[in-house]
Amino acid sequence: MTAERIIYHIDMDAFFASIELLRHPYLKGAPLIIGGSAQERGVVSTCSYEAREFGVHSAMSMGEALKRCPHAVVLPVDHTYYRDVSREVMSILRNYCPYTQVVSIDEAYLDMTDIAKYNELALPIAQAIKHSVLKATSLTCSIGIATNKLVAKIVSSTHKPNGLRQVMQGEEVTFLASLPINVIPGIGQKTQERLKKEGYNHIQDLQQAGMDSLVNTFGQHGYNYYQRAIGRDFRPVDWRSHPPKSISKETTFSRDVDDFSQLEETIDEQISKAVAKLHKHRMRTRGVSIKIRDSSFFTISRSKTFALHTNNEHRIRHALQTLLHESYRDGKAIRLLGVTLELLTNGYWQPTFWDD
Ligand code: DCP
Ligand code: MG
Repeated sequence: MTAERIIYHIDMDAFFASIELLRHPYLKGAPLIIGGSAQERGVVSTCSYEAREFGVHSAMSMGEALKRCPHAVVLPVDHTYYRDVSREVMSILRNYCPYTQVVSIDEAYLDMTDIAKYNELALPIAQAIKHSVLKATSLTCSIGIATNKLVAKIVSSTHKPNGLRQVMQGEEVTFLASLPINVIPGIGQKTQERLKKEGYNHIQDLQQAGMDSLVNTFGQHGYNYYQRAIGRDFRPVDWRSHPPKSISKETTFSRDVDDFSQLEETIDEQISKAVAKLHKHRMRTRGVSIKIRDSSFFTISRSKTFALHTNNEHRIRHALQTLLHESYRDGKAIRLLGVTLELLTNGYWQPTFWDD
């Protein structure tokens, strides 16, 4: 039996929207949506809790969002600004706990087992973290504490906004029982629908069915559903930083593009950014690919593999531009264009005389 762990899941509340409210305080209380404009096929990045009352949510098309909440205020996404705030939040978390795994722009897991040491300390330390984040950024977050990542995440997401709760070892099954199945992370819309069709609406329905019955109905997935339903999760908090496996840059055009020179300009910019990232990580690539999606959503990918790894911008640019030339048919209206550098290696330090 493994020792009991103390895991925190910290997630900022309505992150992009809350940041915008700091510089537009007069919008407080109004339904606020952050995302791309409806005229330019934008989607909702996030929205304030007031807008959520109208059924608006992340990833919804802006057109649909404004149908549901016509009086909402819409602001564009300012990634650079949000990223700066995110860095500030994550550095506060790292001050409390070096075993911090950042999993998205606004959420992180902390393995506090060796730091909180006793369960009695877990809540006061979490209060202190919330206080430090609020003091530094004027933003609230929600913290879930449990013996593993899965339960900690479900706790934080069900105690939003500005929530804090600890679920002790042994309490997991009872805590999860009454919750709807859609709070389980990693169960997509389609799976949820299928589970509901089979009569599984709440987590307790999965718990009561038992593993054998779920495996009979859903095969290998049934095993995963059951493990999640009883709140079992052995994944460690992976706090070390990992080099990227691939580097991608994509652009969805606000209006379809059939002008080849505009495609060339776009890919040029993408290549510069991708190569800058490759250099920043001190890596080399052995494969490059492009992705082109046309106005009818038909998508093609073309790739080229180099004989040797390279970080030479000229070589990478030439390969990707050639792929674009070979793949584009005159007059085609393009919706999305993207480049990827893959088959990466850390061998930045290797001699570069292979590159011209
Ligand atoms: N985000 C996005 N597109 C999505 C989902 C999220 O651009 N489909 C961005 C905007 C969010 C941020 O990531 O502000 C964090 O995502 P969360 O899922 O944590 O959502 P919020 O922080 O906005 O709200 P919550 O209070 O539910 O965490
Ligand atoms: Mg959040």
